[in-house]
Amino acid sequence: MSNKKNADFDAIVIGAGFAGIYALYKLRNELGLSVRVFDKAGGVGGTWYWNRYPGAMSDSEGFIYQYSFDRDLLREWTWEKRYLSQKEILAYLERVVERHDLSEDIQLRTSVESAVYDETEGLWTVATGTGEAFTSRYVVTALGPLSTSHFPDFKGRDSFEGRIVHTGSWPDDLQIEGKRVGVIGTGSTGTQFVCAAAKVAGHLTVFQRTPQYNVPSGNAPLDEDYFIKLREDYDRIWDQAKKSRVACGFEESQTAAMSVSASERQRVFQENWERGNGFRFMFGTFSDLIFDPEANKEAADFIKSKIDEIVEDPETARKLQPTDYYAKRPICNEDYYESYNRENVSLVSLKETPIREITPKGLVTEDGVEHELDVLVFATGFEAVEGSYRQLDIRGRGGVTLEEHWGDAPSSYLGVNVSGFPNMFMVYGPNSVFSNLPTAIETQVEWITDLVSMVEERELPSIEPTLKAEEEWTDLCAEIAGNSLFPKVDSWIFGANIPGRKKRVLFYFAGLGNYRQKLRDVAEADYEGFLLGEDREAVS
Ligand code: FAD
Ligand code: NA7
Repeated sequence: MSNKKNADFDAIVIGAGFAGIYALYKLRNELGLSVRVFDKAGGVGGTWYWNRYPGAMSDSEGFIYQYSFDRDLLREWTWEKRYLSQKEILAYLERVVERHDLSEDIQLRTSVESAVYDETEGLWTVATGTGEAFTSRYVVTALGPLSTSHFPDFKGRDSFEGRIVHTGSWPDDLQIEGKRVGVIGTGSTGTQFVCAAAKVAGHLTVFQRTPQYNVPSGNAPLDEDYFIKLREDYDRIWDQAKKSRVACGFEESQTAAMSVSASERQRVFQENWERGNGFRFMFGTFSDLIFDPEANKEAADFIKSKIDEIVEDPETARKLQPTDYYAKRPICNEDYYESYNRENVSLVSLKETPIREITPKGLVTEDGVEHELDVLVFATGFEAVEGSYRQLDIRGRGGVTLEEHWGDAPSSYLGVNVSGFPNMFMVYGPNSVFSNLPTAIETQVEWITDLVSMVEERELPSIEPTLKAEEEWTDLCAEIAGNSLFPKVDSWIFGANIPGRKKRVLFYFAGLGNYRQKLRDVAEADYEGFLLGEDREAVS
């Protein structure tokens, strides 16, 4: 039986971003549980609390980069442009917290160090860096898929006399106006930073290792009429997004690229280039860019031709040309390639001249050139999905740590549960659906709420998946990924950005619609794959 009386809280939630905020709302406001949320940050917002670098914004469109549940807020909330700035998203999440009186149950500036399960009591003990410890029956880890920075330790890094910073913890007092700025990394974050910094820095030096495919975002101001139409359309928008693959708010193409003529392909690419948005270009042009190498090459060649067209200096254009498949998380920006036509922007290809060391004055590349800098920005990404879990001491049945259970590659059942870790629920854990995140997060938090509600109603001691279900889900995710071109390219979506780490599958690539159907199927089959109070040894 569940141990209601002896616990400090019914549920402890770790993290106060999109996921933790909604988990608190659902578990407290809807199920009536007592809940405490911990976050090490000084405010709510998660990603949008930490990532304050110039140019930080969503590259999912604003209308879909929100919760769908708060219909009243959808009717009131407005924003300036097609994409949301970091400030707007942070203000939005703060507003959600305020509207639903959530802050009283959120304890900020409190890192969680460990979560240990006591099998006899059926309780979790969560210990914090402030020296406190609390018990709960349920633990929801809303740690964030991109919340542990990857900060490569180049030789001499600590000797730099200017400001050195990772984009994921940008300090409020750091201004770059008029300064000599260097940025390492040209992923989604690095390219956003380049677009913003190019306009204000005295000089911007971009240190690029692997060039990526950028398409325009089509960012533009929105008017009142836009919001009037949008509000009338929200029911359709959410319905469509939740049935779609990437939940980005557009109709995904059902047409194979090579099934149409060459001129039609160009027309479709050009039309979508003009409309803007990275996910739209990858999934809205043709149905098979990520499956068919030939189709992928057509899209890649189109973008490459645009680079040559836009970038005036042929040598810079050459260095910007990607050589891999177009198969990383897609990137879009307002004027990335145009930024290189400015006199104050220069590009260093680290493939040609790698970083030798960081010096007190700047950064020296293998050709012996010292790039003198006032500010050095690491836009070097994150230890995605599993990073924040591996920093926590999580112990399930028999004192087994999550680290031990996972070994060198993480696993889960449905991205949420792990065998041997009863009543622990991950929001956006390993092998969650690859899509626009707020919509995926809502799906999982609602699923977790259903599971907890079912455990409460049936008065079960706990819930956890079988090892078999976890293995089968993990294998299925690997199989789906293997049918696409995604794993053929190294990037954070396979953990391949962390040196020495073997490539692993971190996402379910079959789309949100299919994922939601799978959850419905599991529930209808009386929570197939879960142990509902049965003897674990007998079933596994
Ligand atoms: P987070 O927002 O990361 O929140 C996790 C919280 O957990 C953090 O506040 C962290 O401090 C806290 N935490 C972690 N470990 C501990 C611990 N041990 N103790 C206490 N607290 C802890 N996604 C999209 O779909 N579209 C986009 O356009 C998009 N743009 C992005 C741009 C950037 C720059 C970044 C970094 C990410 C972007 N993402 C985007 C992904 C983004 O992370 C998610 O959309 C979403 O914000 C994740 O919310 P979350 O609550 O799951 O995690
Ligand atoms: P990414 O996409 O992982 O990009 C990191 C960038 O940093 C990428 O260009 C890397 O080059 C580069 N990098 C990483 N390590 C090094 C070293 N050691 N030397 C040189 N260059 C390096 O992270 P982002 O933050 O841009 O984006 C992650 C997600 O966050 C994104 O999809 C959004 O959802 C927000 P590489 O390609 O590895 O050669």
